[in-house]
Amino acid sequence: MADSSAQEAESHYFTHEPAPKDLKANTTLAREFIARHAAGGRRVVLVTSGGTTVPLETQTVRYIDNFSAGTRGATSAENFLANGYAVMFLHRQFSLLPYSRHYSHNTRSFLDFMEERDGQVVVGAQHQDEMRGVLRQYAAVKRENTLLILSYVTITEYLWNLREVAKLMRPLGPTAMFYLAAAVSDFFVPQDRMVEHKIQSNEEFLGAEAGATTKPPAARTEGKSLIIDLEPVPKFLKQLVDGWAPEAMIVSFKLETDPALLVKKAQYSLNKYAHHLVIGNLLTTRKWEVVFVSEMDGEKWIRVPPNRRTKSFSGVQSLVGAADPLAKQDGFKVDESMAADGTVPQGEPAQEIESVIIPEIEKMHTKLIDRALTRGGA
Ligand code: 9Z3
Repeated sequence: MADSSAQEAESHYFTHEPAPKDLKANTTLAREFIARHAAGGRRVVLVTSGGTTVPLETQTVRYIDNFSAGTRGATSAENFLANGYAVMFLHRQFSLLPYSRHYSHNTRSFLDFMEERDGQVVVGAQHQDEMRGVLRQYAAVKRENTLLILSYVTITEYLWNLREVAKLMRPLGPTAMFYLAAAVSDFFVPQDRMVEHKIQSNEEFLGAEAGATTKPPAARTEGKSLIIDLEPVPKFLKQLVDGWAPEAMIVSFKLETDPALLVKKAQYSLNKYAHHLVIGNLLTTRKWEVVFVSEMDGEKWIRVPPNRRTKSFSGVQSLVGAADPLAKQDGFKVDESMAADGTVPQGEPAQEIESVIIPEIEKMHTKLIDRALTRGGA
């Protein structure tokens, strides 16, 4: 059971922060998707992806954002789909999407992949193989209806969607999974402290927003300065684990910039929320290495070779596990981040790390489902 202070914080939050307009439409789609895949015996994962905004005004001109392009979430969604999962992809509007990510948000326009041949617009010869591969995966996912795309913009929209979809996933029991890659703001402006109109910077117009809220506005100008006084977002992970989805496998991400803190913070989160897996990553090395922290396997680093090292890794696809002898042989640190000594790889990795992360998680999920079945049958 969830403890009562967390429940109070939840109920206060959801009573005071209005639900997004498209919540009903989203839950209708999610309900139908979940029911179909539950009947078909597929595992269902909710992947969250992208940053969450914190609006400073009701008619929002200014907002605070959390870093995330959506690469982790979109790439992971593709890998879950390739491994047989049905995926609900709850993402920040306009962040990267599975499959189309290969051709969007690029320095190259999608038009650079096209050419004209005998008056017909076609994909350029040098892109045919790669695009055929992506297109086939995309077409299979559409045919089998295994991907549902939902979106949010603000932290409040994110939390409302997460809560409602989580409740719908409850009947799936241990076959459900939450993979929380979205970058979630820890702070926000409560509705009853938000001004309606754009905050004015010109002193001549100061005070125009006065009276818009019953409480002192959280964001306001004082003299020439903008003062922003944010409040903490309730710890929704606690509610997810204890209340909304107590039987599901829950994977959270921990983003840090200081290598010395990463494992400690991931361990702290695991102890505090008692869920299944925390994946730690550093901003600078997140495409090359992550650390799994779980009760099942302790601390385990997962790495993919940077491109510049590809030759010395001939035949080595990826490195999983702290005790991997190849990791030692190749000079990788085995139990701490490669950023600990200031090493930050350049360019792109030789292989997407999500193609190693997801099969590892799938194995853990299988163990958890087996355990639940044994308990249920005993
Ligand atoms: C992550 O750590 C993601 O892996 C990234 C992905 C945001 C780094 P990109 O989208 O980046 O590929 O550019 N997400 C952070 C999740 C988060 O905010 N976690 C909360 C926390 O750390 C708890 S759930 O406190």
